[in-house]
Amino acid sequence: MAEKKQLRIGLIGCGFMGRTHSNGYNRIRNFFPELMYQPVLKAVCSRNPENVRAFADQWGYESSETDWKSLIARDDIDAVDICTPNDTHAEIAIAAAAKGKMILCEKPLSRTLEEGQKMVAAVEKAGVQNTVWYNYRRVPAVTLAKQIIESGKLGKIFHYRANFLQDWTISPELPQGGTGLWRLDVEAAGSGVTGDLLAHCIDTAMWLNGAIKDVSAVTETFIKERVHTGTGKVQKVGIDDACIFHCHFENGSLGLFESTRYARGHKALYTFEINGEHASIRWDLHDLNRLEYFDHRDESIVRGWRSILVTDGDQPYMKRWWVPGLSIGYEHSFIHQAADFLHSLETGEPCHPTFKDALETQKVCEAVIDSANSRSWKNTGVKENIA
Ligand code: SOE
Repeated sequence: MAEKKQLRIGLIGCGFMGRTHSNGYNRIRNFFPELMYQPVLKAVCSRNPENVRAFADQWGYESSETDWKSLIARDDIDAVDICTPNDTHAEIAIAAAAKGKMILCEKPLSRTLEEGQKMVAAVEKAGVQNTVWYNYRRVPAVTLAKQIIESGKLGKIFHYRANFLQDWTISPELPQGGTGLWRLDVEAAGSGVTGDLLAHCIDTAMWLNGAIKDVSAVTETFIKERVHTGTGKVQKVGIDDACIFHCHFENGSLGLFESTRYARGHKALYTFEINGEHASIRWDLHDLNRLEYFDHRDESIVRGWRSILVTDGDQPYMKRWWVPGLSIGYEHSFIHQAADFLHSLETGEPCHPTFKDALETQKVCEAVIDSANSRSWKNTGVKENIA
């Protein structure tokens, strides 16, 4: 058996995403044992010394740091995983690339297109492997949707529709800024639901259906002022609480996207539906193992929506897991991305979405916000289909 190689990981950020990524690395040895590169959790970094030590113990990191600059300076780290708020992505990624580290960055790539462009330039100049954690692509049912579209079964595509609905920011008592709530602070996040939730929908959409050419958007900030955790003062809220946009795809289809954190009753309702000339597919994160498929070419006596439970070994990623009929969950999308990243080191191929792919999503996000602010259609500038 070929000798195993180590990918020594340095993770920055101990929040929710730090946990999903750490869990991803920890499962590789058990479920992807054949990979030549196996992750070693070398160090984790966060500002609070007690929290970071507790996190290191819980998830199996060999050591901890409280300053990300010390982490990226270490010779025993091969790859830096950025799980910190969006306002730190660019600075950390650019510095890590300059030190020759591979980079795995949590989505969205950056707060702005300009920051994202600098990040792409930095990884390209350094020639380091990079990826952005748009994890939903690697839910097996979503990967299967990609295979079905590529097989041509849908025929010409007319419509792409996606929603990402949540309800956790309805209370005006919720402050902006600080742990967990930095998503409400425009300085830290860059935007609201557009960068946080629609970015997922846009990444999946352009992966499945090609480039988004232009957009027309409306946004709303329902709660205009909140106490800022940092200053203790009531401050203007700068994020979009809700965003709806429609668009043209390069392939001639129309897109309709909605996201909000004010849809009472919906916790993480990410859904998409694609309607083609012959067939349609739809998917729902709350029932993530299923893909629904309708084919007009079926005999009329059996024609109807099929509910495909994506758990068979010949369906994407599923041979890794249990036996047909037994489901997997949200966390597996991160395990799959970690595995694909490690595999990419073996093949020398990029692990998509790369920073460059994620920049295309950033272009759409920026055009969406510009369109809403100017109440006009905006070209996205997306030229290429993303891989
Ligand atoms: C926000 O609530 C959030 O955690 C996003 O930041 C994630 O990217 C999304 O997958 C789930 O919702």
